[in-house]
Amino acid sequence: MKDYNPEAIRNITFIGHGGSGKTTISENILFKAGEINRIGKIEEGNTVSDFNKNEIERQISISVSPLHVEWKNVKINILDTPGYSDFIGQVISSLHVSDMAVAIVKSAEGIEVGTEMTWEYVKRNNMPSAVIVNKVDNEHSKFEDTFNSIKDRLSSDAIVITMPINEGINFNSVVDLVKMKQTTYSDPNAKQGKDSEIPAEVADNAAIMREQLIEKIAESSEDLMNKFFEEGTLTDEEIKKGLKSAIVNGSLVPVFAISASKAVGINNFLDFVAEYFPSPDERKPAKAKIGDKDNTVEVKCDPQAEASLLVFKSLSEQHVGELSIFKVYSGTLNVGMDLINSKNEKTERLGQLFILNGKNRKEVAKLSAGDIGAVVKLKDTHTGDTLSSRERTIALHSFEVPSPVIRGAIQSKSKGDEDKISTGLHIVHEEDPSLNVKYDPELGQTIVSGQGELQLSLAVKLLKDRYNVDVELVEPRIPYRETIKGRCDDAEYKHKKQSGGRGQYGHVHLKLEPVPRGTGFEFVNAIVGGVVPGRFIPAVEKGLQEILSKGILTGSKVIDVKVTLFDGTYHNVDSDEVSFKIAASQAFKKGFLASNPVILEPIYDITIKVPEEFMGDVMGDVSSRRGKILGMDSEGPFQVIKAKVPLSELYKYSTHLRSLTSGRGAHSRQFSHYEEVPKDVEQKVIAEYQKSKEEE
Ligand SMILES: Nc1nc2c(ncn2[C@@H]2O[C@H](COP(=O)(O)OP(=O)(O)OP(=O)(O)O)[C@@H](O)[C@H]2O)c(=O)[nH]1
Ligand SMILES: [Mg+2]
Repeated sequence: MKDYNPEAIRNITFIGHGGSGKTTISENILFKAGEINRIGKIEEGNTVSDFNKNEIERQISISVSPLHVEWKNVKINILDTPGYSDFIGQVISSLHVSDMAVAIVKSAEGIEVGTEMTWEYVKRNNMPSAVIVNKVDNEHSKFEDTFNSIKDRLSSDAIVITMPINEGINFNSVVDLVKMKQTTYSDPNAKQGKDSEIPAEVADNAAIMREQLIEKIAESSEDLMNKFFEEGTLTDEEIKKGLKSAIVNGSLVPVFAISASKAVGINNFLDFVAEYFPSPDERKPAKAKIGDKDNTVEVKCDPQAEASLLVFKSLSEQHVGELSIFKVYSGTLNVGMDLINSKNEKTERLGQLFILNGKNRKEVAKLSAGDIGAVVKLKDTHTGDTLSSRERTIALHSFEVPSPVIRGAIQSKSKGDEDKISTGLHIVHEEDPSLNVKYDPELGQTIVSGQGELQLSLAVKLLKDRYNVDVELVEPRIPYRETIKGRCDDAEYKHKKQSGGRGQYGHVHLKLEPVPRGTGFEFVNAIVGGVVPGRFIPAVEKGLQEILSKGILTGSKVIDVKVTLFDGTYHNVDSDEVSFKIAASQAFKKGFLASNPVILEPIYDITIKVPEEFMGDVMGDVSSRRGKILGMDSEGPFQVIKAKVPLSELYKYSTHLRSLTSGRGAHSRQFSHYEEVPKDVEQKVIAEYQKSKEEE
């Protein structure tokens, strides 16, 4: 491939509900542009994008695929993202490096939840965007209705660019309202459609739609608006320029009618992309930080400037190897170039540069600002990191990683696999940073968390497939806490042992009192007259701290108690630190049990977003999870419910919410506070702990 300057590059991300046709459209684009000779099919498991074993087995995309074609001297980079909501993290990172979001919706079904959810990111970031109405060959295709719901639910700035002539099973031609031509695609395996005059029966409708397009273009700028009022129309040149700038500034969202499986409308779309979609240098400059300073600088998409790139994806595939995929933000990358990772200041050498079409990689000598490429996985560089030149080391603003909505604990079926588990899960995290892995020392479990059950189970599957480690995903333990509600004025324990040689002797009196939530542990030394010598006081405190960290009823930490050491005795020869530690912890145990002990559980703040019609069901379900509803708010067609729910009731909640709301509900969560568990739950928790102790 040749060198492409920024103005000859287009970066687009395909987003949309699962199964809307993103991968099939991508495959057709690769074929039309001559990158492949045969159109692969999802059903046959041979598309360029979905090459991974799990993708072929499940017939869905799981990992974002970077693709590229050349069309009319423009290099179009396409990021084909997964529609399944577990993988939304990859959609967010792909959109971050793209200049245009293209949502694919199904013509019969209209806007589905996956499209709605990813579109939120497009709106929030004011990204230029377009919509493809796909599957217009479906017998129930409703292009007009779908277009109206795009205007309603995605963007009121949507405007038709290509309209179907004969939608339904015979769909084979569109009217292109920019070219004012009909294009007919009679053979899916032909590289091109055939342009002709617009047929008389649709001419009136086409004229009306064209008029709407021109008006919309005029609305986007005051100059054009004045011109339009004076002359009643715009010249071709004005339409061209106006259309382009309206798309860049987000005031016009072009809509295309396509059938991917019949390859109808693809060429019109590509022509439009090359001509009107923004190039990376037409977008606002990216933002970055210099050094450890807080001030933000702008990074212009300029091939002459110092080089910088952002890694937005890592790929690790058997037979393909490990790759870091990046976008060049400034400068020009050359083979052999050394760049600095701004996070750890390590130098990384770009040994070879690649451009990708799925798993197929092509070596290139150069990549200029605005382009997307890959290198063999860099040792000290991770997804989200910036590499830049020594002369101007910057950290580009990276994408947000969605916070987890589901957690599971990894349980190994055999001992000694810890290293493999940790390496394997680390790779999964690199590939998709929205999957987190953490060993929780308090729970003694490795916790994986992420966006959905499928994402977690695929991580487990990778451990089996690649490392032959059998693990199970189980419900994580709950980090309970213990505390007291009452007080004990005198908890006494004497530790005394006489067995040959030197004995052991330690004796303390403690007072236990509850303190307000969040205070933690307070220790007061109220010994007078040296009845417990000063040198043993730290041992007493240490003994208390140890028992507090182990807990008494459930093996959970004890919090919010004040312990006063007010009396005791010692022995000149036999007393030592160990004896006082034991005495303190035993005295505490006695005092704790006598002070009305209770178990506390973590309560989470959750925010649930659902369409109005599911409100009743969702609220009922929250109540059945011991949740307390705090309030409700409406947000467009959605209701937002805020509630406090115990963590123990939230296991797999995201899956449950999805099934309760036909996939249209989502939630986020955040730790709030600790609260006393109800008595029936307390008994259950204590019994479970006793049982697990006996098993050990
Ligand atoms: N009839 C018809 N079927 C289509 C069309 N485009 C795609 N399909 C079929 O729809 C199914 C889903 O297509 P994909 O290309 O995998 O959709 P996707 O959006 O990439 O799906 P995910 O990546 O899993 O979100 C496949 O069975 C395709 O053959 C179309 O235009 N018409
Ligand atoms: Mg796909």
